[in-house]
Amino acid sequence: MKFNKICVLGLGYIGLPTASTFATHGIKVVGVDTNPNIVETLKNGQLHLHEPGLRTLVQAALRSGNLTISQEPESADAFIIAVPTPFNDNKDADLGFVKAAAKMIASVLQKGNLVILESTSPPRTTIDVVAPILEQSGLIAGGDFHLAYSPERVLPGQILRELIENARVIGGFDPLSSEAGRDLYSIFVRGDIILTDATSAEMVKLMENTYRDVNIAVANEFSRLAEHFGIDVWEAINIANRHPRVNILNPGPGVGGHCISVDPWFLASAAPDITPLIQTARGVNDSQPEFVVARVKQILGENLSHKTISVLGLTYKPDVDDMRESPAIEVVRSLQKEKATVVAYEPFKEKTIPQDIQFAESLDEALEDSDLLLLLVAHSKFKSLNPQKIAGKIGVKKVLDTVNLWDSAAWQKAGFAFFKLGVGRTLN
Ligand code: SAJ
Repeated sequence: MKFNKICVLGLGYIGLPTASTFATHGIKVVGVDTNPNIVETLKNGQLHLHEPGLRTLVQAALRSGNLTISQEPESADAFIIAVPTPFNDNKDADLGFVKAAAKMIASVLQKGNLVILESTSPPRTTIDVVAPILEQSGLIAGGDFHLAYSPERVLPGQILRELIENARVIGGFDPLSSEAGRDLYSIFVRGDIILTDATSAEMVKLMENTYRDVNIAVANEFSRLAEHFGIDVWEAINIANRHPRVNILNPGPGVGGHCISVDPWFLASAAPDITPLIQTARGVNDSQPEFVVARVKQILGENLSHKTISVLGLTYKPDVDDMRESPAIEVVRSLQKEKATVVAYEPFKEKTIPQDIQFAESLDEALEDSDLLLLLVAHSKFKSLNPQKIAGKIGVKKVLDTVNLWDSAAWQKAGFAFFKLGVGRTLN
């Protein structure tokens, strides 16, 4: 199948890089977002999100004339749905954006078109939810138009490279749809393109993120056990990982972001009776911020009401600006509930810090009158902090590193009582 023009619905972390990459590979692309502010921002060549290299890519795509931005889709050869799939309070997937996008496409869909769903979705969404909406156009899925599920699998922070290099899974409504999908993505994908059916592709995506969640949960549980038995979990993991078939992930303050902390629920809520492990892993990771707070209390005492804590990092992981489902924010909120005064410093996305969190404009401001320096995110910028310099600026010299970023000896040499998540013995 040949593609001259495509429409990408949803211009977030996935849709925008995808639309821009097709455009810089010579395809006419209409990038569609229903949010007028996003449309305006992008039309002015500005970005509403941070991802390394994305600004340059989007600007090149716009300058080439191949990428246009609109609030509505137009007739095209192919449509890609890359809208968010949040979950409801009861942890069911909220397919509202997916359904709305499919309805918009149905109004301009033509015979011979290809529609791809990229949004992470519960198994059978393509067949049971998207196909019937598209068929309201009067056209038949598989017969009149091609339909496939192709999950995005890129890592925030490395999206532009992974978009091109990662293996791509395409699950067709029928085999011809899979082949049409392969024709589309082979425009820029250099990794393998693997064809399967739509529901298998949906499961593949959910299995990948669930596998990672379960593995992080076991690492987090190891950090609790290490503290219980008085050993250093980081050292133990390093040694265990010398085994040729063991690869334990990193413990930390919890699992955040819009993917790994959400996607396992798409399986668990769709089949609660047969997913005890997945649900337990979610529970372990969701309770890890509380584990950090308990550790803070061990260091500062049970009553935190007259304590000031300097928090470093609020995003869900290092070197990204995204705070969705961030465990660091959970830690801050729990400390606030305990009546501690929390002053946070976050080098990324300073304008969108939640209103109820006191935000320091600089690291120095965050350190003033502090009883504890609490490191929650391993941003590269924090790695190089000099403990000698910090020692002169902070009130009480106590540090809790929850992400194994800092060298305990250097901080101890600067006079700090140094504590690390997952380390059972006090290192000073
Ligand atoms: N985390 C740990 N310990 C680790 C690794 C991660 O606590 O050893 C935490 C991170 O700090 C973060 C969370 O887990 O809070 C998730 O981070 P991540 O880097 O594991 O993953 P995401 O959510 O940024 O991206 C994942 C990726 N999926 C897999 O690696 C299987 C990515 O490839 C997917 O495209 C993305 O989800 C998505 O969009 O689904």
